[in-house]
Amino acid sequence: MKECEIFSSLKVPCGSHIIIRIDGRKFSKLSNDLKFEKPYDEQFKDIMIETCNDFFKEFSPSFIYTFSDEINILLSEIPFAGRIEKLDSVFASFITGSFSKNIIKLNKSITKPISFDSRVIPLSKEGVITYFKERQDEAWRNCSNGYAYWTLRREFKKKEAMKILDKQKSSAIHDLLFERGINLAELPSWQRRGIGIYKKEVEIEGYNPIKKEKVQSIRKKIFVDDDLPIFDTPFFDNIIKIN
Ligand SMILES: Nc1nc2c(ncn2[C@@H]2O[C@H](COP(=O)(O)OP(=O)(O)OP(=O)(O)O)[C@@H](O)[C@H]2O)c(=O)[nH]1
Ligand SMILES: [Mg+2]
Repeated sequence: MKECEIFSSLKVPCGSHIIIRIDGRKFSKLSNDLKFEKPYDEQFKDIMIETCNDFFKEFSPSFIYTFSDEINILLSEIPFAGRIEKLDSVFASFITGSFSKNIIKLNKSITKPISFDSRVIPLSKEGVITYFKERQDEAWRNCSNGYAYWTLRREFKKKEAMKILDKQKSSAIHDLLFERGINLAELPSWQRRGIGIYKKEVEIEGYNPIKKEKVQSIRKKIFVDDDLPIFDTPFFDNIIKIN
């Protein structure tokens, strides 16, 4: 029956950069069931970061970008000989296992198994930059729409709030929130721009026992950036260093 495993030889194209996007399945329901704060919950954010950290330690990607229930992973090396079935299944299950392990710490009762979906996206270098810019735009839309919706829900029923927001321009959403005491521009950066995880050079202080003196050295450490800039080419050239 081996010949029926027709997708097993499907591989990522040679020479392309690979992004994997992993997204929580039915997380609207999960967030409701677990009574996460709306639109943003600090504990949920911390679990997503911990999950990204677990992934980083295991697979050493170049960059992870996360917001809401999605995790975007830019690979540095492509494991499993680039086999799509392996990349999708192992990564989605690793993230699911890690998230489930981490969420247990919240002592909330989870009644159903959690799952994430996964897709593989091959891109050129320019494509990678455009991709992350688009995801960051989505994070921003998510942020302004989320605040607008949940702020209106204090005054209106679900349908009415949705009707008010239907086809509203971003300036109108800004004004609507400003009138209600929320300045979108002053919200925490992680909510507006998402969170990046990447390796950063840090100075480490050590001790030379022969010379009996303190020594400084440079190490690369996993860094969680919750104050990201707006993505642009220099960010990817200087910080992520895509070749
Ligand atoms: N309360 C709360 N909910 C959140 C938070 N972050 C993400 N979510 C929920 O996660 C959902 C993510 O959006 P989607 O991925 O489109 O929705 P989904 O229900 O996961 O649907 P599928 O991915 O299609 O299975 C949001 O709509 C929110 O309901 C948070 O910080 N607080
Ligand atoms: Mg989802």
